[in-house]
Amino acid sequence: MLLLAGVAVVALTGCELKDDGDNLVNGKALFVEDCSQCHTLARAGAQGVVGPNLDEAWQRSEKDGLGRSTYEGVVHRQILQPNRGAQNDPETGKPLPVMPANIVTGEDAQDVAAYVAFAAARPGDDQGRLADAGGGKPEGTAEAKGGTLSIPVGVGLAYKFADAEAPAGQLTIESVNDQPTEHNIAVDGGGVDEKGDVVTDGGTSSIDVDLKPGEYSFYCSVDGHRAAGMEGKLTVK
Ligand code: HEC
Ligand SMILES: [Cu+2]
Repeated sequence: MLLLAGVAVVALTGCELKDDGDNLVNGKALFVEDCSQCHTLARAGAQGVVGPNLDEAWQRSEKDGLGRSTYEGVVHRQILQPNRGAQNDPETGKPLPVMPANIVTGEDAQDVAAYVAFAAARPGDDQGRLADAGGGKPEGTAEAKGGTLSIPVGVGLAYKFADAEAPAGQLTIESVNDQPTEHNIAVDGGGVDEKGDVVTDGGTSSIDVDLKPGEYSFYCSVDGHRAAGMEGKLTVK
């Protein structure tokens, strides 16, 4: 418990983090990469909706009298042994999504659990090196070159670019997805509504469109991803 408190204080002041004990920077980076597509955790910029919102999950535990260090153990156990028995949605009868076991293991699993326990429903933003961990925020504008507009998938539920620009006319829009999580590229606006194939593990989703000047949206049409932030503005001139 002392160790966790110590690391948290160090992280808050932005000084060098030690590699022995819980490494929050590593934990956050792994959370963004491996957990954010399914869970919401505000400090990690995670907005996934497949599993429970972890800020709220912690608040419920806190009401039940749990401390953050106990919660760290709960999260760690959940990573190693999720509720495997698939349950059915009482309304639709369809199986609810399950969390795969051992997405991260060993010290990585400890680091992720430590970060979740540190960050859940904690007011304010991460500071110092912790603020930069995980990256993930889309930045800048993708520009079409030679009739192709490339908007790769980034980290978590995000493309690498926030916006895109292309000249009017025939355009191929491509999105390489290096994640094991399913994504695609889709465009709508101005009467256009096109969706590329859903791909994983280095696959490329692609669509061919003929666009008039105007404003469009590019987005991922996989359930919940657009709402979670996989969306940007495409300006055609
Ligand atoms: C494919 C989607 C998916 C991924 C990826 C995923 N989870 Fe989950 N998670 C779920 C679902 C669904 C549940 C609820 C059912 C269950 O407990 O298995 C859940 C439950 C949890 C809970 C329990 C929340 C509560 O209600 O108390 C925690 C904590 C958690 N996940 C943490 C993580 C962490 C940390 C990672 C990354 C290592 C992760 N999850 C990755 C889907 C996911
Ligand atoms: Cu997606």
